Amino acid sequence: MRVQKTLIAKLGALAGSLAAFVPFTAWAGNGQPSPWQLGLQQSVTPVMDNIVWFHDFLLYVITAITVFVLALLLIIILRYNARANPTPSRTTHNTLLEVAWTVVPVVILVAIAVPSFRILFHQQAIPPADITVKATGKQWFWSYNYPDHGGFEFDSLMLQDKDRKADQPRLLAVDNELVVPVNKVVRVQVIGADVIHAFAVPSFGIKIDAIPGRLNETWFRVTREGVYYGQCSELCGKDHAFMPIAVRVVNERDFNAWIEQAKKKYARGDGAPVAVAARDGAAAQ
Ligand SMILES: [Cu+2]
Repeated sequence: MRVQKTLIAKLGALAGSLAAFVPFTAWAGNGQPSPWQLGLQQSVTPVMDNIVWFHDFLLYVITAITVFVLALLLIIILRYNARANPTPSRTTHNTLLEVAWTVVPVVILVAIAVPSFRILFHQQAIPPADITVKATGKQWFWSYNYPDHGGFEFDSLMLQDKDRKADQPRLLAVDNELVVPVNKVVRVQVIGADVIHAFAVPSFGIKIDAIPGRLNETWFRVTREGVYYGQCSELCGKDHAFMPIAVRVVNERDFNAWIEQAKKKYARGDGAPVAVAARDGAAAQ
């Protein structure tokens, strides 16, 4: 009886949490992870569109293979057990079968490899860039530099709970977002200042290591305005989990306005003491 009651209570709690997350499904995966999320975050770049397609394609392939193998197992269990089949066949070779179970997997692997390589080249071949930004991973925050616009640079630190507005996600929102224009090819140069970090934004389909002494490059072209979040994706030390990436994608007019304002705000030599204070504050927490 008691077991039943706990079970009912548990089911009730589950139903409650299901109901609770329903309103959130409206922005499920929209630039950030969401409760009870299934699958990948919503795609906003052509590269991520391809990755999502490839992910779904692979899901069909592995489902078909798994169902096929399960069916074979069931046939063997039911039809060839000792009771149903008391005198087993002594066959040891079947050329046709052996050729088939070699060739068919090769065909499947080739069918997977072709789109896989196509996507890899799409990711690796950076198209002519409209704008370049440089992201430097540091223990434990990111610095962004805009070499095309005079090379101003600023630090981007995670917001503490007390500084966060209600609509800003916990552990993802930052004080200074990386701002880029919509529908433009953005080349991202990524480097590490101290240890290896990794620059990753799931909605863009990018993840690339930030290695000290080596400049890595990736790119994205976001097709929808919005704020998209990512995280450092290489274990880099004690605050690895607290150096999120926030990218605000705006239209060209807003971007130009932001650039003008940012040039003044982040003029060289300015802002550094603020960043250090904020970082020490984060470390003290
Ligand atoms: Cu890191």
